[in-house]
Amino acid sequence: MNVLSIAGSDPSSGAGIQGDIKTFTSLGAYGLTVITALTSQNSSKFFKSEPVSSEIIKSQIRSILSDFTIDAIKIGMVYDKKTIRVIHSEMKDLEIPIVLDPIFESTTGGTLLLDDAFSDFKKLLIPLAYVITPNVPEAEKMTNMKIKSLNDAKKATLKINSMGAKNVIIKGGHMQGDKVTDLLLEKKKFHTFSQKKLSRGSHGGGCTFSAALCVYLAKGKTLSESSRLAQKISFESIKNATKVGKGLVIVRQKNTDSIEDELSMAINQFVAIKEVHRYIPEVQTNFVFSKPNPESIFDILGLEGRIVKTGRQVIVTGILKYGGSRHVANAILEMARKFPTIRSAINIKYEDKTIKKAIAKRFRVSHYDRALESHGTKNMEGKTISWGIKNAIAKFGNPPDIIYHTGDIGKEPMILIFGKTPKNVLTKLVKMG
Ligand code: PXL
Repeated sequence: MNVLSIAGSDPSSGAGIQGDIKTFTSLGAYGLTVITALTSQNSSKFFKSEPVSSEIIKSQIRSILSDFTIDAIKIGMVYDKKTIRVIHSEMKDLEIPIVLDPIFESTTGGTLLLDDAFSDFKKLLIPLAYVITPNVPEAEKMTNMKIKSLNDAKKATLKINSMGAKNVIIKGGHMQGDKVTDLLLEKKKFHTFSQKKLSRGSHGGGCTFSAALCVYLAKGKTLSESSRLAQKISFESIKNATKVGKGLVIVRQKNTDSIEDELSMAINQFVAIKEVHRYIPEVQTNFVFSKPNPESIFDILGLEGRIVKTGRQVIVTGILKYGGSRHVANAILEMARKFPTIRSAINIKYEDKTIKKAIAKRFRVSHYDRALESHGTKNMEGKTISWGIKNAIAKFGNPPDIIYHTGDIGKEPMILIFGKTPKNVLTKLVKMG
């Protein structure tokens, strides 16, 4: 999954472009960047800033959009009128969700949006936002209101919504109290998300929030789920902040779900295999990766949709979800009972020659015969696979690499490739040719 940050450079790497890349990477997304301005600052002091010319901003945007599929965009520091105008003209017809993080001033007091650019910011950028993420001072500046309570914040979200942003989140970090309550206005409804307030001042928390929000939206999560998760990620990054320089501590993002990272990377690599459509069966393909020692399919990550073939084209539909796969996940569940190191599998189209090649390459190959299954378990969702895998591994002292069946009435034959990791599964698939 690819996400794009359009923002300023922060050489202290806590916020801006550098901070966003760290957040994107920690959440398993590939981060692309368009730099709008350069700043010079460290953890104690803001020195200077300078805009990048609108020609090169336009060219950066076009170079990225003409090549990569972008799943969501974050806009941060935009500095001046020219920058705002070029971003507006390049983005106004896109159908990619835009997270607009209004950046007016740095934590150390530097100006990140010039005063004379503010009206263009409101007129041109706010209407592009799928969601806008001000903190309280930023929301106050946009609405000319004082925000002292949740009720004030609700009024402000409605006002910002009427300025053109589809959805609004006011981050509650600057409000009184021992909790941070973020307020989301989505389709005229309010949601709140609360978290313990951390007392320490840090650099980069706001950027972490909007960048994480951008990734979760790109992953296909709902806005309220994305808001809740983004709050959690920015809270953890602040809690985990470290004193890198002499001044403020700088947020530190932890790598999150490596299971998701590894599986999504392997899925990307799988669909990039030349002529990959020949592997996709009529029932389509799923690829799964389990937590260690799974107890149910809800411990196993898989595609809620499938890897789908339309002619020669192969696309990935749906999002990765624990419990997203039933069939391939049930195969892993049964396999892991006997061979717990085996945590990943893919199903591919059955062909005699694939099995012959696997045997020639000295893979451990086993199979089961669906026709031999008793009527007790037949037709019970997921049970046939468990039954088949159990039979297929009964005589094996080491885990098979491949288990196949040759079908039954109305049932397509299938090959399952197993491995310790998604990468391991892919290596076996590629060796089988
Ligand atoms: O945190 C907001 C922010 C965004 N972008 C850049 C920054 C800062 C804060 O310092 O420098 C480039």
